[in-house]
Amino acid sequence: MRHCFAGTVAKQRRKNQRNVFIFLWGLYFSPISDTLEPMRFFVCSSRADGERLGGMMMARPVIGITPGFNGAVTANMTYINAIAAAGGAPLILPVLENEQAMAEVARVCDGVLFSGGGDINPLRYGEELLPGVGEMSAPRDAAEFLLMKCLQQMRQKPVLGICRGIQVMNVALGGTLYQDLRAQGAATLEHRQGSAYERPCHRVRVERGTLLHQILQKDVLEVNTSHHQAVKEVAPTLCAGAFATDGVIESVCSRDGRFFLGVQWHPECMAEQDADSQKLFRAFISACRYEG
Ligand SMILES: [Mn+2]
Repeated sequence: MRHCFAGTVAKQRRKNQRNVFIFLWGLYFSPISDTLEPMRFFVCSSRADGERLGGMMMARPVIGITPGFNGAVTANMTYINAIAAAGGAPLILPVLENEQAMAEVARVCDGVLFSGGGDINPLRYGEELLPGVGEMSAPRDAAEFLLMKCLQQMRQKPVLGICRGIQVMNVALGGTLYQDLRAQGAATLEHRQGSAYERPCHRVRVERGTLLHQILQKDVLEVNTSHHQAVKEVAPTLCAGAFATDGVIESVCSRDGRFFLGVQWHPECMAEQDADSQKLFRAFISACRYEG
């Protein structure tokens, strides 16, 4: 493992317990993300019972995950596993309409993942229900748009939006959606592959100069697909970062360069075996360590 240290060393002796604690705070060069990462190294020796302990703890940023809602909050394990595997500490968030409470929840998080799910009420982007719109959840809409408002008001924390998540990001910042790609004649590809979400089903072209391209260094990606809606008009402060072969917008990101990235596919379902999906989550976690 390549690492270099640049930090301080603190020693603490507790004679009465005959313990010695050594803490090292510093940075190390992560072979995972190719960046300097904060770390804590601790040694605890000469314990009264003679056992020697030692270990290294990398600081894990807390990543809030917005849940589904069916009266109880629900969370797909794929999100939890992908965040944990990439070095984050996943935390399932509440469905909540109290602004002060949600602001505190947002403060606790170093970054937030807006997860996949049902449709957003079209009134939120100035439209009424059209044929083909799917199931909606008023409590989930309320909680996620409130959380987005809290995140916008605070110092800006990294956000990753997945499927419904990219749609929440776009609508919250003033963009619109196709309520149903097929009914509105907006897609020629089938964007609901129906099963085996660990496998890709269509390609996306990644725009150069976007955050997604910076992370993956690829012009074309193969992605899975499980959506019937998509971004229509991109919010003024966002830009489209990737397109399916039929022109459907598959990614948006912030124009100001901060980590505010949405993808229409499900990288969390591919993350176990797909290097690009792993890179995406690692880049998100890395941003949360520094900016969150
Ligand atoms: Mn798609």
